[in-house]
Amino acid sequence: MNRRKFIKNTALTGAGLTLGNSLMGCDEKTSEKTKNTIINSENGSKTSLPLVIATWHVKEATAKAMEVLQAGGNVLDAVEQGCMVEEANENGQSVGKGGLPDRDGNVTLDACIMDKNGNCGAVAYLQDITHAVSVARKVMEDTPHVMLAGEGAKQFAISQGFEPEDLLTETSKKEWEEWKVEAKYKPIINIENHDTIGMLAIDKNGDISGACTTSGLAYKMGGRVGDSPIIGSGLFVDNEIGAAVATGLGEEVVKTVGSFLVVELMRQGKSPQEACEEAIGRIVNKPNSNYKDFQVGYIAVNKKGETGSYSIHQWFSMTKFQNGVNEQIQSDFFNKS
Ligand code: SD4
Repeated sequence: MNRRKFIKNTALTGAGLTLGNSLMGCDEKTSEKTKNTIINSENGSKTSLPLVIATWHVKEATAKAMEVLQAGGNVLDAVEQGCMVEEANENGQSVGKGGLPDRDGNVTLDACIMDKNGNCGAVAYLQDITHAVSVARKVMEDTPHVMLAGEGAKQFAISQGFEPEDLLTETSKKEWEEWKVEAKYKPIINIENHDTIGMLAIDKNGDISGACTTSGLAYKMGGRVGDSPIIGSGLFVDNEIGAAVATGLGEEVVKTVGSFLVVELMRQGKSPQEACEEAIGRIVNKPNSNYKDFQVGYIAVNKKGETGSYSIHQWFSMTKFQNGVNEQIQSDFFNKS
């Protein structure tokens, strides 16, 4: 179906918007405003832009991103700065400073970022630099590459002015030392994942960007890289369609190229919620899937500003900031047994 027929886009003031090439392009009057309402002509549902969603309960991060958007900042700045809030938060033990280390005691970060033009940048196995998402953005903007890893990523960050620092806090060090007593590696559903952040935002013009940042799974093997820096797995943005971001056991997300899958399902006409559910279905319906032992969750947004989230197990949540309301929304989930 022609999407222009499918969506009617109007300003809050009642002034009509010119659709032009962009589905949600806005005229001069409305570009001065910070808000925009989209009406889905199929079911009459309304969505208001801008909007920000993020994995887990990260209201300060979504608030920061919304602040950027409401000040007229660009959507890429919004997701970067939103993620930076959690990277700097030492109490979040799955992202940035304070992240739980690998089994050797090294905190290693994975992050990526993607803009409305399909540009992307990523860092994997980055050590000693808190704002991995900002290094990922530098990779995107200032190098001919998409991903830098390990020592090369760190040296690149330092060359760009990032200050190296020890990311292992006393609290995380103590927990790692306690873990070492038994040294059993087992992903714990919803525990080591908490506060890992994937963020998607749409500005008032309907332009989308996304970012993802994590210290990965606690007590992973040295050198392990998860889904979060892998474009298409941890994050995917297609400004024509929508965007998705993943959290949970990265190995399972990579095996199904999860975020790209969610966006492609939306391209085929599924709502963000349906797309997230089908992507989880691809994991749990595999022959011999041991999904009972791990968590994966997706959040997604489409070009109309509709959102969805779904996980394998209970207690995954999404933070959503839209229309002045910044709220944590519990996700529906597969495993109801
Ligand atoms: C990983 N997907 O490294 C990350 C972990 C995560 O919420 O997202 N936790 O596998």
